Amino acid sequence: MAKAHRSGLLQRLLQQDPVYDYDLIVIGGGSGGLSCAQEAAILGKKVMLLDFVVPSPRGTSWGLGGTCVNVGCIPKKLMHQAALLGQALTDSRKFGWEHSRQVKHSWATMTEAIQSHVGSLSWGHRLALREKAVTYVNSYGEFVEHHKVKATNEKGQEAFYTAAKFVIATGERPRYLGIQGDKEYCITSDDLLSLPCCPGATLVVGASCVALECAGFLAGLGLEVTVMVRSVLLRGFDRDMAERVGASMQQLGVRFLHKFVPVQVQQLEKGLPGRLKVVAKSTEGTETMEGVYNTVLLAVGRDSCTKKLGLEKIGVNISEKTGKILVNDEEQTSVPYVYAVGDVLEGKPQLTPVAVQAGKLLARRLFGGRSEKVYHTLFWPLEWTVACRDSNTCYAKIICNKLENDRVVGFHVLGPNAGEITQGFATAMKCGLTKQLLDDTIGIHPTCGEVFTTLEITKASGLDITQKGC
Ligand code: NA7
Repeated sequence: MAKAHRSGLLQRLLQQDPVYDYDLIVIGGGSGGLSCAQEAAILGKKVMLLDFVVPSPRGTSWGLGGTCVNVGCIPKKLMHQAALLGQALTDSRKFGWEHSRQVKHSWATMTEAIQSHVGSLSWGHRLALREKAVTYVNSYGEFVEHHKVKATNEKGQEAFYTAAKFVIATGERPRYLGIQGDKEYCITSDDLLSLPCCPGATLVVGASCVALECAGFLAGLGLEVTVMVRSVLLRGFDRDMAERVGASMQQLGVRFLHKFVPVQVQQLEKGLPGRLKVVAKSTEGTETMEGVYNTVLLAVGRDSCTKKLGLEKIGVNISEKTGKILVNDEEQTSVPYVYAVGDVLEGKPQLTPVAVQAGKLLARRLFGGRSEKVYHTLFWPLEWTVACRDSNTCYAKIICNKLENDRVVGFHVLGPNAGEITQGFATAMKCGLTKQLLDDTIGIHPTCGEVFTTLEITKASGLDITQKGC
């Protein structure tokens, strides 16, 4: 309380209806941010989305849409497709295709085509925001005080905006090694997927999914690829599968250097792609090794983009270890009006499908009213009628999640055989029981359980549920 008073938050919370520029400002225009901003706008809120891509150390930048669209899933899969087509060409001879002309691959043609597709997706996101009347500003957002952000554009011009609520969806960016020559000469997945020239002989540093995906398609495109593995391939994945992935990549021609880490990268020759010398040391002893490559691709993990958001100014807590934002089950941060979605979150599932869904659900929770719908009724069991027992004691109630097609998420019954009734419906709930399925179920008459197949009155309606008795 004292902290909230000192920071001015308490005063703002106590203010009657403070006037803000927006109902919601979303910082970050990737999968999570876009879906949240659009859903909030659909729900009638005044929404602004701030998105700004800080260029990579190699100067690569891109448009709206975040990692997935611009430097992740989409271009990655298209490059993989390019590699598969090459494989299909080779296979085709076995299927009777005769082609005598020498087959070669043009990196420039591939990246141009892929970038053109990526550009159209990014543009599509811009149009979607416009259609839904979300104000999109291509500026870097940073909290300066409670409920207020500074937005800085490419030219360094600043503007200030206020909002009642904020959602942080700034994602992650590739990590560097912190060794001599890494930022100067190495690239990351941020650069690779739009690289203007063929990377040539490539050293991939790292052995997790990003590293192996890139190594796989580069080898498939016919390049000489070496992967430097610090410990094991695909740490955290099923060991048997990880080893099989490694063996099949070796068959593709990928070379693995196990238990080595780079310590220095030097430029031997400038150019596109140029030549680099990499000095590496063993993780198990004092042995060192050197290698010469045209390109060094770092895929050694990703860091959340939370450092320059001014979070400390308003008191949003982040994990000291990972820098990721700490939220509760409602995706609310330590500052009640600030929420976060996507890869920037600590301890939550990652990647686009999760972020898209989480963004949408968050907006609905914030602006769509309650998500549960309660149906209920009092009922009079047949066996109580002759005995003239009270007709308004027994009670049936279900709670449905409106956001999930009215899935039944709560089941309550007060009356005879409650345990027996609940046991059966519990299994149905495990199978995804919805209100519609209950309505479609033929009741077994006369039982107590049948009352759940005829529930019509919602608690919110306030309609009378009393039963006529003796
Ligand atoms: P991950 O999954 O964090 O993996 C990082 C990889 O890089 C892993 O193989 C690490 O080896 C290796 N690594 C980490 N630091 C070093 C250093 N200093 N030297 C050499 N190798 C190192 O990162 P990704 O980029 O593959 O994926 C990040 C997320 O993007 C992923 O979760 C998806 O959501 C998409 P280790 O096993 O630690 O020895």
